[in-house]
Amino acid sequence: MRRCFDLARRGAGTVSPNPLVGSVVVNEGHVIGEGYHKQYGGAHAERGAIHAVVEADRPFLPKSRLYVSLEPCCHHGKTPPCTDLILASGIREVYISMHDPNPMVGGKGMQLLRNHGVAVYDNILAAEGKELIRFFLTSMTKQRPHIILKIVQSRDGYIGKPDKQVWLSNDYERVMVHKLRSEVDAIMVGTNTAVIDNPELTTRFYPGRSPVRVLVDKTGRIPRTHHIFDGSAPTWIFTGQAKDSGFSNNIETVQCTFDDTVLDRILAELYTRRIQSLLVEGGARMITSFLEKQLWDEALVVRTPKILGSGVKAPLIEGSLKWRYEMAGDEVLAIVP
Ligand code: AOF
Ligand code: ZN
Repeated sequence: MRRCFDLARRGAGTVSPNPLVGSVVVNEGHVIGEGYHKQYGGAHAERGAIHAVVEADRPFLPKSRLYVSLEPCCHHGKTPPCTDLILASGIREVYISMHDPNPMVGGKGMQLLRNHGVAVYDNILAAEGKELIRFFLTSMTKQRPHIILKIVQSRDGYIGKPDKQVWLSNDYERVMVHKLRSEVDAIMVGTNTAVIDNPELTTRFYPGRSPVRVLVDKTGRIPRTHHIFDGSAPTWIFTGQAKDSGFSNNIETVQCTFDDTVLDRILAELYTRRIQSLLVEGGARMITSFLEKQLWDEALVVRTPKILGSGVKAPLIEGSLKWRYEMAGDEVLAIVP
């Protein structure tokens, strides 16, 4: 099953809004086929794994086990049901980590296999299986993107100075964040951060595609010469002003009403546009709005050894949370959950 998880992760950044899924076919302790969901709209993991079994090994399928990190689908989506293929292959034993939260499947895939006499074992390493599909799971259950808040702070608890950019983190952390950018569907910063830092918000220090840049610019304060208008990644600008059609294809303004529920409105629009994961990279005010509304699922807090003495206080993440700590050179990464 761990091999399934590893295979599944190779699809990060290319399968959304589908989940990451990996699968292996095992005969008497030997892996005879492997597959993973590679591309949205493309073959599912089980299909890849079963098709990877070479001709000479096919007679062994009825005596083989299929491992898959997600319950096999039993519906017609962009691809035919995996349960049909499993039954046709002759495989009689299926090991599953996580059930599919998609209401079209939701246990029915396992039931169908059992009804046909296949032995189905589920909940194998379920916690890891759940973590693997967390973007998909949040989107399915909460009807909004999975939200990751990123906070980089000095040792004395500041994220920067009020009006100029301060660089706090090290190269290791930068690569890690760019890896995360390559895996999420969208990235967001508040207006002040966009104006002051002039960030690019693209994936550069890790291979992979850039996420959609989501900006909030109520009154059109972000200068047109800033990086976010360079067209190098799809960019959506939520604004209170009239729709602006004077941008290149990649840049779109989305008109919206700015009141107490503006954040919910933006998230609803992102959900409609099938954004399943959103990385919020700052600044303090933007992060605080997400925290206050309890609209977040994960936090990545980078504690750097630098001392600023004064500045913008880092938003406080409170509650009895389970933190996971990692060292990144001289920095401490605190990750929740
Ligand atoms: C599986 N194996 O590898 C994946 C599954 O439109 P489709 O045909 O690609 O179906 C998408 C749905 O299938 C998706 O919402 C989820 O419920 C399930 N994904 N199922 O058996 C896979 N990626
Ligand atoms: Zn399937």
